[in-house]
Amino acid sequence: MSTVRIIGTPMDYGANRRGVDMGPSAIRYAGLADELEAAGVDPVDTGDLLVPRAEARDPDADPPTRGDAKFLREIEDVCSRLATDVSETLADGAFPLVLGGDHSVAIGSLNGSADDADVGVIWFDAHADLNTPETSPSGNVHGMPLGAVLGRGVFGQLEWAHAPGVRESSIAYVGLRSIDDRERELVQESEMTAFTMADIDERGITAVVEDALAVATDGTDGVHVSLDLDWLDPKTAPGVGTPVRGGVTYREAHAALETISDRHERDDVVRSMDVVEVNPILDEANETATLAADLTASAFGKRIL
Ligand code: 6HN
Ligand code: MN
Ligand code: MN
Ligand code: MN
Repeated sequence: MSTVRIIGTPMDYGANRRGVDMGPSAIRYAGLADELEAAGVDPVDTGDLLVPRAEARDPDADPPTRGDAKFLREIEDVCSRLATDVSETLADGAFPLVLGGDHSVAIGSLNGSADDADVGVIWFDAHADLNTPETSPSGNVHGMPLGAVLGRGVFGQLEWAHAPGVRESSIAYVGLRSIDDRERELVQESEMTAFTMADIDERGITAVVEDALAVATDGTDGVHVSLDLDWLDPKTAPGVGTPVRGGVTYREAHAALETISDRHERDDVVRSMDVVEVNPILDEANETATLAADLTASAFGKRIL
């Protein structure tokens, strides 16, 4: 039985809405470990990474905005430690499952996962998350994790952010529907593969995820799956900071993660995963965290029969 190491990362520095730091607890309370056990894996919870509270920041210290990225120093501190935990988990032969936190935690997960490997990425998200401090309209780093790992803009000089083991051509978006104007050009000019909601409408979720798997496995040592809960329609996943209408349904989301786990069972292709952007403050009775736990179990092989 494979060991899944749960690494909580209660960080909300990258988001514009507070509360996403409670995501790891909410997903645990929703029964993640039991669900994973039922799916046939051995979950080991390592607890949460220490994330200093924003309120405890010394008001006389340098302002938290560096360039045009808010809390970049704090995010560097957390993501550097997360990267170490993720790469150590892989070295121990276990599977790192990172619970966010806002999507900036993926900078840490990907730097850890690609520390010593070429890693493909499947990005389930309404958003492209390809901004840099130079292009971001908000300054929120949760809109920049892919820009960071690809070393775009100022991130090219930041070793903790840039992950050379992640190549543009090995990244596939699934479910895009909210892209900033500048970001649209960046996606179109890039070598990434972008499957939008329109592709899912046209071709169906299973065919799209199979193509995304083909992109992310081609010439890589394994795949990182990044699941932003705002990928789903807000009617199904209300507890997120940046909801966008027109997302995937409950069934489509399950089918997507089941497609990933079917492939994983055949070829052992998935090496790391993060589940991010669950915001219990904005949620209805922990519905979104419960969904997050459920979808994660589907990714690890949970089935109806
Ligand atoms: N997320 N593109 C917008 C920005 O501020 O850069 C939204 C980013 C949302 C990020 O949901 O992980
Ligand atoms: Mn995101
Ligand atoms: Mn998003
Ligand atoms: Mn790096």
